[in-house]
Amino acid sequence: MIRFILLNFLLLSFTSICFSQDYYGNSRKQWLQKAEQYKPELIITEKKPLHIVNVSPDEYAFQKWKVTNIHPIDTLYNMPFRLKKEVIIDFGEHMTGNFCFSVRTTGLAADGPLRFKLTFGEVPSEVAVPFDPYPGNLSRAWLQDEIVSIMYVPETVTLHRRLAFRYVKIELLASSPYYDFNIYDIKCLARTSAKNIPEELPSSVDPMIRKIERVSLNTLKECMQTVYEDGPKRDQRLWIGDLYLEALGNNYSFKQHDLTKRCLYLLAGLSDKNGYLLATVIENPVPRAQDKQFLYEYALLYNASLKDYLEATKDYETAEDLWPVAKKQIDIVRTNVKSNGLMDFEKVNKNWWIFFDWKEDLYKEVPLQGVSIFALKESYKLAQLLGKEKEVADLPALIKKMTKAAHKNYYDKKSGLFIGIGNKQISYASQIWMILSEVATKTEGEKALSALHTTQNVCHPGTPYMYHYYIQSLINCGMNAEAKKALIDYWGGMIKKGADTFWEAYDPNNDFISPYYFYPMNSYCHAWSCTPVYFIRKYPEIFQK
Ligand code: RAM
Repeated sequence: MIRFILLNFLLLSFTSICFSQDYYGNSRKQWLQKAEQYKPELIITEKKPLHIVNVSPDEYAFQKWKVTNIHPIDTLYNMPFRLKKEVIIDFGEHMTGNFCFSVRTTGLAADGPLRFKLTFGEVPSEVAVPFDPYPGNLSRAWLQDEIVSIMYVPETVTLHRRLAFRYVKIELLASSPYYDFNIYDIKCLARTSAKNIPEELPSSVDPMIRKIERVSLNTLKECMQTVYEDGPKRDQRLWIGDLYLEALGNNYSFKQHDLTKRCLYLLAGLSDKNGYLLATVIENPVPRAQDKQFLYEYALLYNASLKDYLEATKDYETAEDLWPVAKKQIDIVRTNVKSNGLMDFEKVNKNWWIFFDWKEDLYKEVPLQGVSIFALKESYKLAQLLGKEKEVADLPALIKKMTKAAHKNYYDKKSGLFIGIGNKQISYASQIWMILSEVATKTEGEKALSALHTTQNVCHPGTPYMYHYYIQSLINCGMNAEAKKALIDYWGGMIKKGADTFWEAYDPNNDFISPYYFYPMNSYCHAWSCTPVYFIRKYPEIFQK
């Protein structure tokens, strides 16, 4: 009996050692060192505000707030502020950095402290609508309002918190009746790691395309910090899906490939012990991944990013170093595909976050199949580039089987659309991912994308993230004129509404959509909407003609 218990005990300890073993063992440490080594320098530029503005209600303005310049900024610097109490200033462009300002008395000695409330906005509504009572579902502290007490005047204050903004509302909360003061020398120490200057587009290019390209470059530049952030206001962190698109944009503009390399290493070094990637990494106070954040397609898109990185740089050393990570991610598909070649949607849905878009009602069965095939193809291309096809020799047959199964089960010949089994919803996402995975032939793809315009109750994209893949699928189907028009309508639509950086969520028909139940919480400078620069420069024959 004692022997039996002992045996069982040994067996149990053995299994728990096995389970707690780290899939990547010692490599992790080196990967994190490499990530540190490639951390970019931040370039700091001093930016000054331009105007005092009025933000007033307007039916026709974006989110119903209109901005009017009322005075040059110097007026503020000479104005006694005690009775003025509130002012909104405009820097004229989006910035990411630290905000500084000074106060001085206008004559009489300061006999008491001052207290201000500062509210920062990427868009006008953030400095106009009250944040409380807060209805959102993310931390209220993301919203950029700060209280500052100044105990002695004169004083220069630099806010510790890094902010992302164009507009600042300054409100006086407390002051002494015995002296007056000015606020002056307002500035932002703006930061970015984007240092290269991409060449200009030829002047013959359509003015709207040029504007769109400039705003996408701006968006990317602001998100390029010590990682590719998703948004410098929120969440200020690296997400694989955002990295994938930012790296595409970077390859065609700033070409700062070391930042991509750093991010790929960081994600590898902070992956889960089981070898799967966690979707997001937070740099401070020490780099760490968000626990249990397993996002299905993001883990797979890492492989596509690594392949793109290798193609752009020919840096075989890094790609080989990280190949074990890519190879392991393929298991995510292998372990979730059914014997009939279809992904086990229920199972994946239970164990992973399947994202695709911020769109609550989106049914994800078909896009899941599509992105899985797409990722297998990208992974196999990576293996080929590295001469490692033998290590993934099962992929060509698996891809074929999954493609066939998808076509057989999801293609509705009558309507020309791809539709799931568990739900008959017709979505952009389904058509897009059947095209990007090449389940649909070019002709079928063209038919499906065209049919979306004449079909009732279609589930539309909710974000520029999904819209990126829409543009790509139009291009892949040879629908060049449609791709150009869609890009101009969608991203140009944001510009017409005042965007100087592109937004996280955009619905041309609803200015107030928010995945977080409070539109001021949205990020209005968001990585995944920077990709027009990639399209415009990669396909000059479509976008520059
Ligand atoms: C948003 C992030 C990021 C995205 C994830 C899925 O909250 O801002 O852009 O990748 O969701």
